[in-house]
Order: sequence, then C-alpha cells, then structure tokens
Amino acid sequence: NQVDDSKRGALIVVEGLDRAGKSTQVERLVKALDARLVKFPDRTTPIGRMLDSYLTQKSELDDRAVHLLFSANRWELAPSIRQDLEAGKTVICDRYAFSGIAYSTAKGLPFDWCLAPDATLPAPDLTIFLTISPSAAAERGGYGAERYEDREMQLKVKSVFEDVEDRVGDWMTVNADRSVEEVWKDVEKAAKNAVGLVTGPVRGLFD
Ligand code: NYM
Ligand code: MG
Repeated sequence: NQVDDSKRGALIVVEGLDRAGKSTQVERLVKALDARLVKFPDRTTPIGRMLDSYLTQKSELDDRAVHLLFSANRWELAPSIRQDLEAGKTVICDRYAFSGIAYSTAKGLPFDWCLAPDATLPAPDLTIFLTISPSAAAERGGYGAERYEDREMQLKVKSVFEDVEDRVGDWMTVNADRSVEEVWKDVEKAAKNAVGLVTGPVRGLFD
C-alpha cells in the first residue's frame, strides 16, 4: 500500500442532538482514523470558559453575544485545524458551525445572521448528523442540566438542522435511535470514504 504524503487530511464534523450518542461515535472515529479531536465549544480557552459558565447557568449573556462567542471559539482554533489538515492529519470536530446556527436560530435569531460569522471557516469534507427522536432520548435517561437540554428546545434544534442540511453539501443524516453498533457501521463507512476522497485545498464554509 502506497501512502500519498502530499494528500491533505479530511475535516469530518459530527453534529447531533443532545443524547444522540455523539461522544461515543466521535471517540471511535478518532481511534479508527488516528485523527485529532477538536470539541466545540472548547471550554478550556478564556472564551470557552465564558461559554461553559453560560451553558451551566452560572452566568447570563445576551443571545447575540453568546452566538458570537461560540463562533469566536471556532475561529481561535481554526488556524491550527487548517494547519493540521494541510500537514495530512485528519481532524474530527465534535460539533461545529452547524450547532451554532441550529441552537441560536432555535432561540429566535435569524438564520442568515447566525450563519454569517462562521462563513469562510474551514469547510468539512463530511458532516455526520446524528438525529434522535425525543422518545429514544427519554429512554436514554433524558436530558442533562445544561441550557437547551429539554424536549421543546431539542425539537426546534432538530428542525433547524434539517434546514441547514439543505444549505450544506457533504452532509449525511444518521438515525441514532438505533444501537451503537448499527450507528457505527454507517459512521465508519462514510468517514473512511470521505478520507479516501479528499482532494484539493481546504475550502471555506459557505463559499
Ligand atoms: N452549542 C454548541 C451552541 O449552542 N452553539 C454552538 O456553536 C456550539 C458548538 O453547546 N447543548 C451548544 C449545544 C450543546 C452545548 O455541547 C454543549 P455538548 O456537545 O453537549 O457538550
Ligand atoms: Mg450536551
């Protein structure tokens, strides 16, 4: 097997509703592809600490300010993501700009306003969206204590993700009501296919 050293890495984004089993699938992908994991929000940076405080209900922030902080949190990681892709490393993002659009639009902000600050971020070669029904989420022990983790909000978020799908290429929706193994079969196949198909320079999101 010849390895092509000049080939860039793939950017694979995993998006999902809360309780969809995103962390489990992401963990498997990182191992299977020997990839770098970037989790958004990255709660370890100064901006990320503000977001963590907001999500865990320790602080209040204007909806627009929060949205821009989530985007800024992606932009502060974007140069190192691009660098790794260009160096041939595959990068897996656990959430990305699509979560930003879905959650903020679900709160009532205009879709296009939400999209704007993330335009021109590195574009994913594949986005895997793990969707789950509220009843399956409930069977998994229900939602946690963070902001947004309730049935009504999740239904709104799900519907915006479905609108995002119409605006973005290289998107795959996976039914995550099924078992971990069944979901993994689809996720692994699509991700390995995407890694094999990578060509050309890193594009910009919504370019
Ligand atoms: N979230 C995440 C947003 O509202 N906007 C964003 O841009 C991103 C990346 O943060 N409930 C929300 C969705 C999640 C929460 O993510 C934290 P996780 O993966 O549940 O820890
Ligand atoms: Mg969550």
